Amino acid sequence: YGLSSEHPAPRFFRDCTEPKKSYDAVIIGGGGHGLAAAYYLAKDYGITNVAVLEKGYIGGGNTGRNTTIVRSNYLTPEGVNFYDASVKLYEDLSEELDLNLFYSTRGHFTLAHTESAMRTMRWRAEVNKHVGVESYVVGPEEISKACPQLDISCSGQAPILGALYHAPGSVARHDAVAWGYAKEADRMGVEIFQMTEVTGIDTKGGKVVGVNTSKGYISTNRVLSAVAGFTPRITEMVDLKTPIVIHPLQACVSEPMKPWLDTILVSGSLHVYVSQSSRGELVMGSSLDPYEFHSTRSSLDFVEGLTTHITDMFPFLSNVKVVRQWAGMADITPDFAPIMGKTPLEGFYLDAGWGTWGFKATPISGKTMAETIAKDMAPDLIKSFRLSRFEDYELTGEKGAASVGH
Ligand code: FAD
Ligand code: PYC
Repeated sequence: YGLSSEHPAPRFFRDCTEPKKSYDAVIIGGGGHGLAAAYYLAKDYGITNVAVLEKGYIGGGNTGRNTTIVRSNYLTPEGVNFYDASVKLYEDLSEELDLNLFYSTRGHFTLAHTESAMRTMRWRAEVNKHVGVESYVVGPEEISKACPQLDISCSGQAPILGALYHAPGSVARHDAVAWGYAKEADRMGVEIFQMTEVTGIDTKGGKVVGVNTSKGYISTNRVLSAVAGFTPRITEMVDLKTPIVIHPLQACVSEPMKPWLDTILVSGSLHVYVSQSSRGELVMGSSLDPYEFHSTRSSLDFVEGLTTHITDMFPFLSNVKVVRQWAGMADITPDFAPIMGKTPLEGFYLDAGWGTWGFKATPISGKTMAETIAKDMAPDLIKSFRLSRFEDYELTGEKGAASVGH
């Protein structure tokens, strides 16, 4: 299959080209979140007259650009509960979607190089344990045992004092997550349109009535925006103010090596993190770029800084080559928690503010946004992520746990 025009490769989902005139719901964005919401709308609520509109190709946004870390070792009880529900869905997802997502549980170490970082690790460990999530503080000996290749002194630059160890920390194949949700949503009747851009949202009397697209007008009274780094472009269509700002987040991979790194390591102080993929590449990234920028351009500055710090941790990697680097557009909120749920515009639902932390949330965000759309009411699990928290001064402060230092 796939070798000739008589035997084209089997498709994951139908090749939908012309949208119908009307749908029960329209989802903007064919990333993991939009596709997962479509899947759970169909599976949990039988709502299948749904169109997913993707301006490029599915998974081509941050879903296909992230470094695939899945974990629930957050700082607030609301965050830990939410991400823990996602980890649980991920654990059975390959079977549920009938597709190998290469979900691989490795254990996740957040390294602490200072006493103040150790304090945050203890804090997170206590909150995690309280909510029933397996995280605890470990010393340098336990870190060395799990990763003997790591130079605990970090070449004398920033000796490691300890770490937060999180047993469920995992990696997965990111594009397969998008394909799996697309495949199963399509099978239940959802229509997925690639190369189809939403250019406007039509409203009447404070309600959504349709969307303008590069393939014509579609009537609908329910629209979900799940566009991550493009969120400001969509919210400005309906005059909705959010505190989201867009910063680049960059990553890279090394040439493949035989497996040697079993765990996932994150260093907030050195601003780097690393895991080894099932293909043998080291998957590496650093903190957000410090400027607002709506672009997926990657930079030499990033890869120079990153490789300097990675070789502080692993001096033996100095001759290993970086083979690809890229950037995504991270939609950052002031409290480093997402924005999910209803908005003041009736029928317009928002799934955004996923910044550097949204891949791990793909299953639970899809499930809870599907519930919000189906019932026109957000479930309790996402109430602390509502947009109105910024007016009520009830932030959900996750900065200390969002990913690497910011
Ligand atoms: P996306 O995958 O970006 O999908 C949005 C889609 O909307 C895009 O495909 C886009 O083309 C489409 N779109 C935009 N505008 C329109 C329009 N007008 N009409 C139609 N379609 C439109 N998170 C983790 O949990 N763990 C990690 O290890 C991790 N690492 C990361 C590393 C990097 C380098 C980056 C950039 C991010 C990382 N993240 C991580 C964050 C994570 O990638 C995102 O939060 C998550 O993928 C967001 O998924 P999404 O489906 O909401 O958005
Ligand atoms: O959320 O764990 C995370 C993460 C790591 C790198 C980017 N995000």
